[in-house]
Amino acid sequence: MTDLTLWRHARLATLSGHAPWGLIEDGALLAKGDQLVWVGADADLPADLQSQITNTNDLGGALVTPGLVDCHTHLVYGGQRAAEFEMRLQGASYEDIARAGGGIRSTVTATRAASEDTLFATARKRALTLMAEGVTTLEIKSGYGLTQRDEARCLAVARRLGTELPLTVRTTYLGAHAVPLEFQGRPDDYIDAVCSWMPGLHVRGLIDAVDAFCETIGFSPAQTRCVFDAAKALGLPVKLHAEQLSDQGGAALAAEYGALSCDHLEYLSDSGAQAMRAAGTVAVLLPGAYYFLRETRLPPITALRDNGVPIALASDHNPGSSPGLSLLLMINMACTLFRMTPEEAVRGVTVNGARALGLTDRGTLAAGQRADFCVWDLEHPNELAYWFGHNPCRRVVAAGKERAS
Ligand code: DI6
Ligand code: FE
Repeated sequence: MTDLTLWRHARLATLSGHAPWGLIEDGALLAKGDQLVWVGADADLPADLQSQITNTNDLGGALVTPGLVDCHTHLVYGGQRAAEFEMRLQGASYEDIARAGGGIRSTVTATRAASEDTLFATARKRALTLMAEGVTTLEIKSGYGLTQRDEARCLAVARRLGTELPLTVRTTYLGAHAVPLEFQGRPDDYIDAVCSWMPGLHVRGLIDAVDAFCETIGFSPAQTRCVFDAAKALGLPVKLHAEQLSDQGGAALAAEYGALSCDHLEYLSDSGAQAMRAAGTVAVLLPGAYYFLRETRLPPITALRDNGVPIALASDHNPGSSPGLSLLLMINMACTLFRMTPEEAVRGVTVNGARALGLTDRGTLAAGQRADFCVWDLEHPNELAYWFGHNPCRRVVAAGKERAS
């Protein structure tokens, strides 16, 4: 018989229902295997369920939230780019460095040179850092291999993280991240190659979604469309790095393909936001990249709110534009820099983060959801947005199992 585990005397921020934070005082969670089977006020726990409980944990009034979802990362890569950061501090722009062959391309060189074991070991350390703050679901993009073999290696490393760690990993194929040196001046040929590798990667079970970098220093809307057509032919959902440095109309294009999410969006137009709303596309905001590139153009939070576009937040961890490994810091920055409310920000790393990955089985605390949750050394969920630079996460349960701490 599957164990029935009770977690009781908790302040539950369920993020479910219409009450602020979906707050339940003196709440309890009942988990059977990897699922929540009952969530409510401790006093309301039905007697028939009570009699079947095999384990009980008293949380002493601690705050419990759903497990955190980091829905946009580039976690698998070789090397680092601290020297480039110094160049930017001296006045070079991210675009200048990219055009001069640095940027993404320099990480591509280091990634190709690294062994699969090294890529795994470095990515594993990064994943463990995110997990220590309560991340239970992690999206990882390829995009630093840019050959069929190297994209496959990076996606395989990401998959392996998901099997070896108590964590759900979702993989995204981002072959259309930059034009590699061997295709210099032939971006259309490179896009053909990216599309031709896709079926083989898909057959190996390496792709959950397909992404592209639609930007003046990335790929044009027409090239993005080719990638999306290839994804659609395989039945794969799409996402897009859109409107990060300029308005390319990427969000509207992605919405046409029913994209799961459009990410970055500092230059999103009102019509882009409307198209996203109509398609049910999630806006993934990335305050780490905004901060680290010292951008000044804010994503249009008001337009997203007014249009009812769900907003997610992610770390965008990557060695060029967002080398941080703290999703909690992203919550804080979304409030301080983007003026999101604490509740919006926390929804952004739970229910809306899950939605940006097409996952409806997580992100809230409710019966039927996966038993992914975090116990915090905090009294109120608004503190998740308030403290920064330390980690109040005390216990994490992923798929019904408490992680060793
Ligand atoms: N946008 C980003 O912020 C990352 N990729 C992208 O398309 C940055 C990647 C890098 O600079 O290495
Ligand atoms: Fe990114």
